[in-house]
Amino acid sequence: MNKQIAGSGALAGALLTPPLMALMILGNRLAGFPFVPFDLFDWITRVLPGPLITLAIDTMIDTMRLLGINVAATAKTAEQMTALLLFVALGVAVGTLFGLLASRHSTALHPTMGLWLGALLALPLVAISTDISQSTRHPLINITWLALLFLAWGLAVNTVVAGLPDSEARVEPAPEVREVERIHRRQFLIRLGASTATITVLGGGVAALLAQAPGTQETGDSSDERSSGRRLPNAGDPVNPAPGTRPEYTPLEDHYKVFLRAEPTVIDGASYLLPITGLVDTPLMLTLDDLRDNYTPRDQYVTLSCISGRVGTTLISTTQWTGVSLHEILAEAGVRPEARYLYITSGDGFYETVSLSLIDEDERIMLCYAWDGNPLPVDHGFPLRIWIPDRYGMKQPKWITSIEVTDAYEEGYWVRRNWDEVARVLATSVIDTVAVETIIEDGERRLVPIGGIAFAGAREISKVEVRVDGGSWQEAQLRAPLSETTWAIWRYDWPYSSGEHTFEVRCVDGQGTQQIEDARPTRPSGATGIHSRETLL
Ligand SMILES: Nc1nc2c(c(=O)[nH]1)N[C@H]1C(S)=C(S)[C@@H](COP(=O)(O)O)O[C@H]1N2
Ligand SMILES: [Mo]
Repeated sequence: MNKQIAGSGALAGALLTPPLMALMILGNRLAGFPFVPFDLFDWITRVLPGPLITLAIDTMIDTMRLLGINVAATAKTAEQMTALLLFVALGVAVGTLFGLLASRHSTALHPTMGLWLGALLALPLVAISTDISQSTRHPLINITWLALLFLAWGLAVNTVVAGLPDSEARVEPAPEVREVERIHRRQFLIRLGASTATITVLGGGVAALLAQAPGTQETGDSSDERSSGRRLPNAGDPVNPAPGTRPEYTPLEDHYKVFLRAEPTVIDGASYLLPITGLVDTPLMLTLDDLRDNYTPRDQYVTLSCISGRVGTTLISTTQWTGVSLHEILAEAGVRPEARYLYITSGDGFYETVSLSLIDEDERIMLCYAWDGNPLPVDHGFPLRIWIPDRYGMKQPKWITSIEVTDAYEEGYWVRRNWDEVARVLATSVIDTVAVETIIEDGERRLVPIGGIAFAGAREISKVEVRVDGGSWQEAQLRAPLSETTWAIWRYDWPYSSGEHTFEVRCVDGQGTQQIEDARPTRPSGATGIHSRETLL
């Protein structure tokens, strides 16, 4: 029947697209060829309108929270899975269309039909990939490789569609013949399924192994060498975090990650050159060694947070940043009087504008090349990112590729997509723990340590208060922060009483401003509201 042919197109797509992806990922890991599913996904997120993207991200994060999934650790994986599923869906859709067409023309399917199919699918996808891919190979080599894969895919789809016998154009065969055909069909499918599964598993497996193997390039990843026993500046502070409070200094591998693309951008450190051009007397071209050796290094403990985090988000982390003050670099370049902004571009297509008046006010603003005493990890912007105190991450490009001094204002990547132009960090406080299992006996009283963090960008925290079951606000103890630009750990030892309780927390920043208690969504300026926790004791 015709339906059978159409269905066999869908089946062919479903069976043959995973091995196509497996070969692509293998080519990507082995030879640096583009991985089209991620390129396609990145391209879609770039061309779709901002609000739609934000809605999609919100929906994804909401779903993950509903399912109790750690967003910071899993969001990128979820995105990558989506990219893969999307690609398979595309393969099935195209296969189905092909099957439908084939069923109209029920003549035998000539192999050239398959080549056409492959070519038609390859055309837009290879164009998108060539446009967006981070592959450093020559485009012609990439195009050839991908074209071969897609043509092979088309041929295979054609073979499957043609190879699944259809009974329509024939005279009704004898029952034994039909039985034989059914067996053929089944054997054909089993063999096909087995070979596509083999290619998928082998290709994917080898690629996964390669991904684990340590790289040889200077890319900044050397997590095993990272300092773990670092002595923190507030080590002697008498206020100890309540048991279960998050680490005050985030282990580097746990630092939250946010980036546009399905994969982080890889930039070669050895050949890296940072151009600082535009309205300057002396344009600069800086290597990574220049930045490290020719300027004064500055260390700063920094808490970075993402504007799309909800109240109580995991998209906030603390580590030590090292870099060079922009004051020093801009003084060397000689900024012309008419200049107003820096326009910064990144290796992944991200861009942002920083006003020179903000930089003038704050010499802490720096181009940063190290985290936790080591080169920036690839995921976190190797070789260079900017740090701007008191701003959400969205204003702070990673993987910086150029800086132009200009008098023209240009909205940044997320600002163009309707997020806050200033994106100043809003004060927030979070309950990490109600440590029932470590009750303190204090004479007659039994105390339950409650604790967490409070953060107000570069404005410090002057007070944290806790309220239980809607009672009066009680002041918590504050541990000295690692620096004036990190979160502060707070602790409140609560006189225990059994039952079900609601705990709430709020803070005041160093300028005396109360945290906003009204619940507001993340967009456009960052979430506000009181973090609370319910616990049965
Ligand atoms: N080039 C580039 N820089 C970027 C981004 C990006 O996608 N590309 N994301 C920004 C956002 S939204 C945040 S929250 C921080 C996250 O930095 P991290 O991944 O190192 O934690 O990087 C910022 N800088
Ligand atoms: Mo962000």
